Amino acid sequence: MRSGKVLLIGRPNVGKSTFLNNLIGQKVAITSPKPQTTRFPIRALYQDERGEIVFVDTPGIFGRAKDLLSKKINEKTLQTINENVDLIIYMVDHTRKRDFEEAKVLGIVRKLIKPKILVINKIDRTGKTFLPQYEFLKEEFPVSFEISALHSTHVKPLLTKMFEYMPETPSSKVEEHSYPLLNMDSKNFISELIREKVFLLMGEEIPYTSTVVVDQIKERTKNLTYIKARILTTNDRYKRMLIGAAGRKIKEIGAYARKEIALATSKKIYLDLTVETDPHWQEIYYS
Ligand SMILES: Nc1nc2c(ncn2[C@@H]2O[C@H](COP(=O)(O)OP(=O)(O)OP(=O)(O)O)[C@@H](O)[C@H]2O)c(=O)[nH]1
Ligand SMILES: [Mg+2]
Repeated sequence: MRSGKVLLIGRPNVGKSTFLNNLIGQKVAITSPKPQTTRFPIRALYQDERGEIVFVDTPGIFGRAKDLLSKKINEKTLQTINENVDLIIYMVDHTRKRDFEEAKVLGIVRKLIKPKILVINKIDRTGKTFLPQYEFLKEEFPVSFEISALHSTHVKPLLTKMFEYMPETPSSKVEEHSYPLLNMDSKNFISELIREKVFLLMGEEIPYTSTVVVDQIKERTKNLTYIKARILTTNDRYKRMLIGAAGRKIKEIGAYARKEIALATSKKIYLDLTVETDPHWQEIYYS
């Protein structure tokens, strides 16, 4: 049996969380087309007949973290990457230019003295490509894969390769290993699902000035679960945008989230979702 830890690292939006979800076979990390969707390291356990791998998905590293939240997220990510892992997956997105931000991440990756695999993601996207800008990395990273995390292209051979880097562990030890499947309780997981809908349904500004808190999860009957949650945002203008004309936006966010929570839990969900202004949520929840 093999057992070890793999760290996923890359700039925002390259597809780290999509890759993790696809490997695990269910959504463990939320994803969106907006950068820094992931706000804290997510640990998820993969198991098959070969052994087990703990994957650590990290928030994308911002080139220039201007606001408090992205500064905190960057700090947390830098702490996480210094954890003891057996392998590093450095993921890049060939559809985006190699720029200052990529150089920053590459600089960080270079300093990590660990086995590394370069993963070029989104090969299903055949339009505009900056692939030639990334080719030189293949010299530095002798093991590289071109994959589509979204469509699972070349993910299996990559997984086989990753297992080669995992230390041999006596199977008795592997079984004793009682790592939780996911480092999130249900309140946090549900708040993440709601936060994902804010990322998907709101414009550019709101996702970064908002968070979601789940206050209560209560079984009303065998089949009906009541969930009370709040979207917190930094000012009243954003609050009005989140509520929308005649409450349409918050309804849309709520309905979308409710459907997914119901699907994930196989229960009917009553979601009591409100919006509040809290200028200090970033200091409180990401300190
Ligand atoms: N076409 C295509 N899109 C992808 C692929 N992988 C991810 N995406 C899309 O890229 C966007 C970002 O994906 P995420 O998985 O959230 O990226 P991330 O690296 O976790 O981003 P952060 O959490 O912000 O650091 C989403 O819209 C995904 O659907 C892929 O292989 N092909
Ligand atoms: Mg992510």
